[in-house]
Amino acid sequence: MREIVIGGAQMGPIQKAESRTEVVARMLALLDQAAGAGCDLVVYPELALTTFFPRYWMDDASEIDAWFEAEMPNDATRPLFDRARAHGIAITFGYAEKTPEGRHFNTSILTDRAGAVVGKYRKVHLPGHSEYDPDRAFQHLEKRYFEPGDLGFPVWRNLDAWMGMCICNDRRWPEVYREMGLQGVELVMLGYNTPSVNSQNGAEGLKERLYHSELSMTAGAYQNATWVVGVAKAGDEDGHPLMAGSIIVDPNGYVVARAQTEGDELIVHACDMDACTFGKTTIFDFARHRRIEHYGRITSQTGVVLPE
Ligand code: CDT
Repeated sequence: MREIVIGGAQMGPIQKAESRTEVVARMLALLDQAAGAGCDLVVYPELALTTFFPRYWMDDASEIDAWFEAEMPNDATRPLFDRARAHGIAITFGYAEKTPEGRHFNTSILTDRAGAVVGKYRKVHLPGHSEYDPDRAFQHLEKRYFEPGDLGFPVWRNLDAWMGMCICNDRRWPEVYREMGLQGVELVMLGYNTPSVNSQNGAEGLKERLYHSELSMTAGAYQNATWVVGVAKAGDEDGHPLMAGSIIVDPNGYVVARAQTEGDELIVHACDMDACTFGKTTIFDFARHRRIEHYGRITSQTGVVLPE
């Protein structure tokens, strides 16, 4: 048995005026709670340090850059790394990354129990649009503020398990889980900021959004025989509601822990990484059953092409 006690640290809303320091204080409180619950690893949401700023139209480069972190850790987040190290807890969280070359990514990092960064992931599937869209109920400008990630979907050995990350919209794409599944992933960690209503279809509300989120993560877990931990930033951010629904999913696709609120809330489950073995060696033994000679379109074609 390779048990990792995992905490999903759902975060309630972060208002536009809230500082990194105030947010990190909330993350520290969740981390202390996780330590009390015996957690080995804590998963925080996407863009955990600020409000979900891609909902705001901005044109000024310095206004945009104010939402980004030029280094990690930095003064605001160092207390988080220090406390995680003191507890011996590995952490992962999302933030807006500005590289020394001035590139912008929607990023998450993973540490080991000593607080050292062991992995970095940059969001590949950026939803939304890059120009102001008057037809939407609200904006979703990730394509404006971020470049698509350039690191692929690596997995890392951490806490005696194979771990990978993706971010929010990535969770809806089966290719993401399979890329990591083909590297033997046993734990996929992800954070999200998902508006409670579809900005282009008011009829798609909270119930449907929660369903699609869970459907995507449970399918990804089952079809790759991996644990999946999905953690929300939720609640009302300056009048913009985000859905909650943080879950821990086992390698059979069952939800084993689920958040009950839209606020700061820790969900915990003792996850046995060896529980992945059965699926990986039977129905989803890729080496025996995959037929790559029929999968060419997956990597050679982006959109739909109807037969002639
Ligand atoms: N943050 C993020 O990726 N949110 C998207 C919203 C999609 S609607 C533009 C998501 O897939 O949850």
